[in-house]
Amino acid sequence: MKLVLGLGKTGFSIARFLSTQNIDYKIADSRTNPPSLSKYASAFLKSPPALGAWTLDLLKEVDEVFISPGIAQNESIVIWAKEQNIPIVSDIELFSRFAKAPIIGITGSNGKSTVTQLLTQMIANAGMQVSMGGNIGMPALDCLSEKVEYYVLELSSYQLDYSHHLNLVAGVVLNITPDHLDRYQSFKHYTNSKLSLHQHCQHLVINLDEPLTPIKANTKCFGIRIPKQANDFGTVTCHDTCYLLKGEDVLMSINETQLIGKHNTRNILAALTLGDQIKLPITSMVQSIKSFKGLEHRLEWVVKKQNIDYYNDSKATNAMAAITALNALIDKYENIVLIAGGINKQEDYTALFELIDNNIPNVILIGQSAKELGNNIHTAKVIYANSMDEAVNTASTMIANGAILLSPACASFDMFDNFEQRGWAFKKAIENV
Ligand code: UMA
Ligand code: ADP
Repeated sequence: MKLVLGLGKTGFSIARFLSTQNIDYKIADSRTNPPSLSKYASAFLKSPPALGAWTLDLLKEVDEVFISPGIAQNESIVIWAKEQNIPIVSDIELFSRFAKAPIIGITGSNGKSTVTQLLTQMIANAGMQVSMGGNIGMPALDCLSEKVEYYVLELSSYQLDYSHHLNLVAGVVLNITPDHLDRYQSFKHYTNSKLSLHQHCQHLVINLDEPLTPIKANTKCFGIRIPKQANDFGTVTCHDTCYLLKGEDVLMSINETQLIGKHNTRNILAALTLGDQIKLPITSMVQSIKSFKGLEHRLEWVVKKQNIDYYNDSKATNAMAAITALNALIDKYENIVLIAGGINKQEDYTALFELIDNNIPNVILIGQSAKELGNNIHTAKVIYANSMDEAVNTASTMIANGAILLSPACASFDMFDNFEQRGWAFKKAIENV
């Protein structure tokens, strides 16, 4: 008998998969009204869920636990299962047991979704059937299909923590900066979780600009630099124009892409290097890069209104993501108003505060952490707003030209259901300016 923990997207996908395989399971959620409850009930799946506080008898006759990534390792049910030596396995590992096509895994603190999406488009444009899933929103098990020739999975550290054997043809840890420190004992534990991806990969892709990822044999590398090896990817800047390189070969100018910022150059290089690992044709990858518009809520240019460009970077839920977005815009604009705040994740915001104090004259703070963040900003003018409408309205009166950037550096759950809803609220507020 299997035990499925969590009745959100992941738990529902596991239950559906086990049902189709005629594997007996029970399912439990520590909340009384979990998100997928009604969907689960109406799907007539075999076993009614056990709801409310975890109990020891859930583990009776259980030989394997399939766990949702949002359930932390210090939850009592996880501790009890470990005490009884019952294996605890992610949906990704279960998926990997059944997937027949090669799987590519992408993790990192920031840039995962962008690279996952771009690589998926590269594979599709090369004429192959590709399916994309994992942390990006579509549970991996829902991607399983006989027709698929490649799977591209975005993997979170939470999913990696419960994955012991994954069979990945290629993978990358894009970067490692502090995130989710409310869930890990230390940054070292979080780093180890990210790096655990390496043990699952036949072919590794390494970011040379990330000192925390060790370089190993049989890897292909990328970085903002001229490549030392013919098979590595990099850049060269000539007369103020940056070009993408494979070895010594110039592939294209970065001006031909639709993404802004050095971080996106790294994201493009990561996708190229992964694509090269699975032997996609360079010409079709270059075409895919040129047509790639980027994802919604990731430094997304929304509109120009009264000489002000509005950017929605709602997906920036940690300090490093906001720093990255600010750095990309500081090069382009003299006047920037930053809208930030939400739930901070107990990380060190010092570098963000310094960047703001040295470069950004106006900051508008929202949400639960507004006062705590505001107390640490000394040079910039800080204004507190009670809603996204108020924040955007106020921001629009503070500059006559330049950019207004929503890049919260915090999670959204104090004011919104998720980062998407926060981004949409920002766009709606702009309409009324
Ligand atoms: N639950 C409990 N007890 C707990 C915690 C959660 O019972 O202590 C239950 C909840 O009541 C809920 C279920 O578990 O019913 C939710 O499970 P979940 O939090 O694992 O969420 P899912 O809906 O299964 O979504 C998960 C990922 N969520 C998390 O990792 C928190 C989604 O990533 C992912 O898209 C989805 O699987 C499909 O793979 C979201 C995310 O925020 C986008 N990820 C984090 C991030 O990107 O920073 C890691
Ligand atoms: P993830 O899926 O890892 O959260 P996304 O591609 O959704 O990554 O981007 C999330 C945010 O992280 C973006 O809004 C952007 O500000 C920032 N970001 C994107 N790529 C990078 C990168 N390579 N390095 C640092 N920050 C990045």
